Formats: sequence, C-alpha cells, structure tokens
Amino acid sequence: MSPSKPYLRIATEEAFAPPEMIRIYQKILAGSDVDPGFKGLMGFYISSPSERAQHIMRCLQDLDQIRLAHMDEAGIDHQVLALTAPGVQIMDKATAVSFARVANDFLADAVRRHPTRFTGMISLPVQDPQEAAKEIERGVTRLGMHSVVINSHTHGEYLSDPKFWDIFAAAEQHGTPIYLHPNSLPRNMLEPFQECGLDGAIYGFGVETGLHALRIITAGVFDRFPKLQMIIGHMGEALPFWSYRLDYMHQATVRSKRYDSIKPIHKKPSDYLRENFYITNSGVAWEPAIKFTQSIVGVDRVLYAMDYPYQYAAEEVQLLDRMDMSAEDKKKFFQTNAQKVFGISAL
Ligand code: 1DF
Ligand code: MN
Repeated sequence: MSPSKPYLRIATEEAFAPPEMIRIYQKILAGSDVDPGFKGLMGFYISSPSERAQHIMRCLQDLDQIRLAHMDEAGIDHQVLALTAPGVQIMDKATAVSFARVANDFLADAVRRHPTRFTGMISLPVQDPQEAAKEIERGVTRLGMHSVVINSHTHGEYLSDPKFWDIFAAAEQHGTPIYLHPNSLPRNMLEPFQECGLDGAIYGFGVETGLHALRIITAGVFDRFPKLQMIIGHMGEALPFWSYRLDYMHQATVRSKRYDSIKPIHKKPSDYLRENFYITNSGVAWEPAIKFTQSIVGVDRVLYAMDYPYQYAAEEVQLLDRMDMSAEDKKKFFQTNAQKVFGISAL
C-alpha cells in the first residue's frame, strides 16, 4: 500500500435488493392489511417519483457497474452487503424461508463476480428459527459467508423471546456475528413516531433497534451464549451514551423486584456492550461520537460503515479520513476490525 493510502476503507452496512424481492414487496403492498411501517418505508421507496427514492431503488438493485463506480468515486474499497431492510422478515413464513435462500445465492454470485470488492452477510427467515439456523450453516459451509443480518423485530416479535434462540445457538456455534439492523417500526409502536414524521432513520429506527439490543442483553442471551457477537449500527443506536444510566437503573430495577420480566444477569448491561457487541458509525460521520464510543467499547470494536445507498455522501469519507486519531486506531476503524469481524479474506 502506498504511504498516501495507509488503510483500505471497508464499509460494513451496505444495502442491496434483488429485483425479485422488489416484486415480492409490490405484491405484499398490493394486499390487504399491509403492515403500516413497511408501507411507510418500502411503499415509499418503491412508488415515490422523488429523485432520492428513484436513485436509491436503482442503486439497491445494482451489484456491478453503478455500485462499483460509486465506491470508486467515494474511495470505498470494499462493501459488506446486507439484504435491505426488512429483507425477508416482512414475508409470510414459507416465502421467507424460500426467498432467503434465493437472496443469499444472489449475493454469493455477486461476491464471486467481485471478490475483492464485496463480502456478504447471510439473510435469515427469522419467522422459522430452525430453518434460519440451517441457513446460517448453509451460508457458512456452502456460500463462504461469515456473518448474519437480522432487521430488528419480525412482525413485532423480538429475539429476546427464547423461541428464537436456536438462531443464537447456530450463530455462536458457527462464529457468525449477527448485525442487528433497523426495521420500520412495528404496528404497536408506530403512531406517535409516524404522526410527526420521526419514525424512520431520523430517530425511530434507532429507538427501536436500540430497544431490541437492550432486550437481548437484559433477557440474558449473552449469559446463555457467551461467545455470541452482535453488531449494531448508527453509533450503537445511542446505547453507549446510555451506558451509565442503564447500568445504574438495571441493578436498581432488578433489586426492587418490580418486574418479573427483568431478572438478574451475570454482568452489567455495559459489560455486554463491551464484550459482545461491535458498533459501526453508519449514518454518523461525527468524530466526537466515534471517539466517545471507542472510549466505551474500545478501539477494536468500532467500525466504519456508510449505509449505501441510503446515505451515500462521499464528503463524509474525507471528513472521517481527517479525524484526529492515531494512524493505528484509524486503520482499525476503517479496515482491520472489519476484516476480523466479517471474515474478509480477499481485498
Ligand atoms: C433508511 C435508512 C432505509 C437505513 C434503510 O433500509 C436503512 C432510510 C431500508 O433512510 O429510509 O438501512 N439506515 O440504516 O439508516
Ligand atoms: Mn442501514
């Protein structure tokens, strides 16, 4: 590598959508009793004539020339790709099981075409935890993938429910970290966010995904699966900033025996953040927040992400290049942490 290029830039929360998935989404959107959060999110992107929506739809469906040109333009050497939210989790169970395989095969093909540019995350039919566990195995052994993406809740259900824990068992067994990515808000949470236009990436996504990660922690998932690793974007969905209060109030709540649903766990909530989570800066090209998060979870656990194509901003890359941070830590942030977490071999 030349001295002018002291690290490669690996972006770790980058979205794609096979055209066939858009057709499935169109069918769901044309049905009755459509999930209102899904309608507000994917209904918008698929049908809006706005320049932003049309551009995003085009970029999502391209895993060749358009995307590679944008990566070159912004200086992104490598993308870690995830089926865009909500992925297969909005589908009925049978469609989710069959289409997850199609989407993972589609992604594996793109990685085979551009092995030095793309790495894939395995999509899961969370609706069927046993099939999801099998898909992790297939993704690892047949498709050469080493990480998993789950788009937060599935029809309003959370992974804190032990009925989903076969997924955690498989992820721990195969050493595949799970990227807990946002989804549109579930029905029972949507209204107070949507009526003021704050349900999406501006705020609602972070609130709901942060809640989900916290539910996983307080349910004792990491006591049961201590080697399990998760990844959360958007600067940890603000959880690092909450750490002190979470730790204090968690022990106070447990001791007061106020809720049956919040039982003692082995460690403090922030200990799990430090030991079981990686955090990406997707959507947050902001030096103080990145450094604060590094100070909470350590420089080995904070990674770069762009959130292409939803936040394609080449100038943010330059901004982050100029962060006042040691060369060693900056290389961890942009490159080597991602290589380790996502099992990236070809660069
Ligand atoms: C948006 C943002 C959409 C993110 C996404 O997937 C997404 C958005 C549908 O702005 O509507 O992944 N994001 O992660 O911030
Ligand atoms: Mn995203």
